[in-house]
Amino acid sequence: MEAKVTRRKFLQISGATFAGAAIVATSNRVVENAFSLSGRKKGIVKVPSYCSLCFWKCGLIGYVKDGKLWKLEGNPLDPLSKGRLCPRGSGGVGQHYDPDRLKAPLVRISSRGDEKWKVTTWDEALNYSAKKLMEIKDKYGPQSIALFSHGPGGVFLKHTLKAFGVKNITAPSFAQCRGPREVAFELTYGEIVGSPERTDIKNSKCFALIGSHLGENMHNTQVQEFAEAIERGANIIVVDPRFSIAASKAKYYLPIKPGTDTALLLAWINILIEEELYDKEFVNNYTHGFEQLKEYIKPFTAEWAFVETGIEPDLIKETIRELARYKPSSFVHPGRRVNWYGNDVQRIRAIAIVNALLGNWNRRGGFFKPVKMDIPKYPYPPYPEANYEVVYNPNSRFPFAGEEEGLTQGVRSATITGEPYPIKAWVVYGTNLIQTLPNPSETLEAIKKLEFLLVIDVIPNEIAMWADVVLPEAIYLERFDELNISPFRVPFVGIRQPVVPPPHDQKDGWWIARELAVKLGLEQYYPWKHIEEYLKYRVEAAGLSYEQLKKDGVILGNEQPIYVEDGLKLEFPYTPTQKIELYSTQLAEKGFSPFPTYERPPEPPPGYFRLLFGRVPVHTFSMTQSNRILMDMVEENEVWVNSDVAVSLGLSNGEYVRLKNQDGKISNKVKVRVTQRIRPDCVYIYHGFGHTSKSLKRAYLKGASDSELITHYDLDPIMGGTGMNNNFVTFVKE
Ligand SMILES: Nc1nc2c(c(=O)[nH]1)N[C@H]1C(S)=C(S)[C@@H](COP(=O)(O)OP(=O)(O)OC[C@H]3O[C@@H](n4cnc5c(=O)[nH]c(N)nc54)[C@H](O)[C@@H]3O)O[C@H]1N2
Ligand SMILES: Nc1nc2c(c(=O)[nH]1)N[C@H]1C(S)=C(S)[C@@H](COP(=O)(O)OP(=O)(O)OC[C@H]3O[C@@H](n4cnc5c(=O)[nH]c(N)nc54)[C@H](O)[C@@H]3O)O[C@H]1N2
Ligand code: SF4
Ligand SMILES: [Mo]
Repeated sequence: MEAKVTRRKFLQISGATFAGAAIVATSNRVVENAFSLSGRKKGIVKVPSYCSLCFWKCGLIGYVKDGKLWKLEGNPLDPLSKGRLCPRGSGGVGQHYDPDRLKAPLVRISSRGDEKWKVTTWDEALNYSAKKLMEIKDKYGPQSIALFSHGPGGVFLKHTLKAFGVKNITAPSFAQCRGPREVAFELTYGEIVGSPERTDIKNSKCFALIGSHLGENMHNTQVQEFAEAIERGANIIVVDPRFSIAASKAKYYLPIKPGTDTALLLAWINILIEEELYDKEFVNNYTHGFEQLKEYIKPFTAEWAFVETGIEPDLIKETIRELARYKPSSFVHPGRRVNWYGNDVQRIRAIAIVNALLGNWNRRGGFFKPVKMDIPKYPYPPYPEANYEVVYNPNSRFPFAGEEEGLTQGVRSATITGEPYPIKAWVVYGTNLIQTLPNPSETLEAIKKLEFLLVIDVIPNEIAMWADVVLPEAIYLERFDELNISPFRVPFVGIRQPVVPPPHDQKDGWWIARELAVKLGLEQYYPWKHIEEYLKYRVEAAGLSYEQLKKDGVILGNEQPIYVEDGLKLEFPYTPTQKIELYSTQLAEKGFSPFPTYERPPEPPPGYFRLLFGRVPVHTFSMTQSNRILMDMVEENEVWVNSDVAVSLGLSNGEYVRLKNQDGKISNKVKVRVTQRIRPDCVYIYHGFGHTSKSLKRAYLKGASDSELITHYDLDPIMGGTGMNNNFVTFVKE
């Protein structure tokens, strides 16, 4: 095993020092590319806002020096950043100075994918877009238009399109990310886990991470709490086929065979019950179906699970006893990107059940009860009725598909087949569908069927390559946006406001959405003319001062109990039995197993390895590879290969290879990283690399794209998520 990473190096969430270092390292480049921003005074100006380099939404302070963006630090008043940003957050400066940014509206002048556009005015681009959308609506109805939107910036565009009669609105956060988790917890507890996660890492004495590679997955507060937990000696159990950074901090590391976690979890449930280690009082008072579970779980012994998982029975027993020893201040983390194998709701249901047996719901050190600031909505007129079935889930094929975020790939299939009805236009905001959805060739097939593709982005990413019209949004540091009212430990509200103006002809998302609405004849849906009227209305309707919010960046509400220990009442009003459903009455009713089921994952063909993927600390998905500051830190991904495998295949460290998957798909070239830190039956790469958009001059063809190799995906029958971990690759020497 490689040497332990020091806490300092591991954490790298240190605000000032780190931001300084990052910027010094690239100072020449930054100065070279600096745009002269007019209208700012000499000297240093500090502007609070919130980060958008991932969806954690940390409060930040932007420093402007002599009119130019200088550095970013965490806002100490903000409960999410607690005064510190993660490396991506600090490196956000590079988004502003990125020379490859989209600079003006573009209209396509040759065939899709050619990357040839004409620069145009906003008026012309929006008139053209409105005309196309109206034509398509007239010809095929509002149901033929779909909106893909990810992130808080999309709120206003959603509003415009809902007013236009559009109901097919989806985000990858459900079917490619955390859908199975939210569905499994809602079925079990009647409440979702939510974002930021309600796991009380801060106060936990013992917790298990299944996959969730905290420290590489850099969600700020979670990583800060994780570092605190390590420092105070919490007992950490990490279950991962790869010796992750989190694993290097753990008391127990379980190098599980990929795809067999449910077997481990069933064995854990078995032991909790057989050895009577569960919280009896809690189970008696608050759960439904314990006696049936007790019967159901009998065959799933540690010895049975050993055969599936490769984890020694003693280690299986010892780790669950450890979790039970510290109950209720212990938990199994429900994960976040959990669309793994296509039976993911069942796996997360098993996680939910282990937690229920530990009696940790709303308990200190288990799951806290998140609280939220009560900010009234803006009183918009009601949307027109949209009397049609959503396109992505015909006949409710997936009974528990998300209603808010829908099924992205369902819209894609409907676009390809024309069933249950044709989709003719896509509006895409803040999601690079080519890298985000599995099997990009299907995405391209769907795009080819469209009459109109409108993309709103900040860089010329792959999805923009295929657009008819590209609208350049001002980046998060240059615009106003929706308020941040995330549920967390304390109620709070955060504001996003411009730290610096956009350097070219980019516009705020709210402005784009509003102008489009005006051109679509929907001005009555925008009683406000400038977003500040909207923001002020909402903040003041909550009895808060808008001026104070602008000045401080965040306003905290009154503390409320978030634990039973502090007087919170335990209630489960949202499940049919009003108890925690160990036995899921809702799954049973829809013909699914009411208890978690284990399915053995498919084996790789001979000579192939399972393709696993995850996060690199300094990048976010496919959105930061154009950021020079972050690219100076990690410029390409590597493929992790087990040392013994490398010897037997004659692969050496640093050598470039291509990966070929089970369907013959060959990747861009990627560097081999020979390591003992991964099982021999799988390989691992960071997601987000291997860009094919030539306009991304720095990122073009750097590293390999996992998405391209994910030509196979398994749909979760319960909620329709795309399990993406059943792909296998072999090596093609360069
Ligand atoms: N730096 C950075 N941080 C991020 C993001 C980012 O883009 N960049 N994105 C954020 C978002 S939206 C999300 S959803 C999260 C995702 O972060 P996580 O939820 O932590 O992601 P996963 O894909 O579940 O975890 C990847 C880990 O699971 C392991 N793994 C793969 N297969 C298996 C298996 O079968 N069993 C087990 N036990 N482990 C397995 C991999 O080896 C890897 O260590 O990260 C968030 N944080
Ligand atoms: N193969 C594979 N697929 C995955 C994952 C994986 O690990 N591997 N992870 C999954 C997960 S967990 C998630 S959450 C999703 C994430 O999926 P996405 O949210 O689609 O992530 P990105 O690929 O980064 O695409 C984001 C796009 O938004 C643009 N953007 C950034 N900031 C702004 C802005 O301020 N305004 C506008 N208009 N656009 C902006 C970026 O330039 C980029 O083109 O991907 C999922 N898909
Ligand atoms: S976790 Fe990092 S990238 Fe995400 S919002 Fe916070 S500082 Fe920004
Ligand atoms: Mo995600």
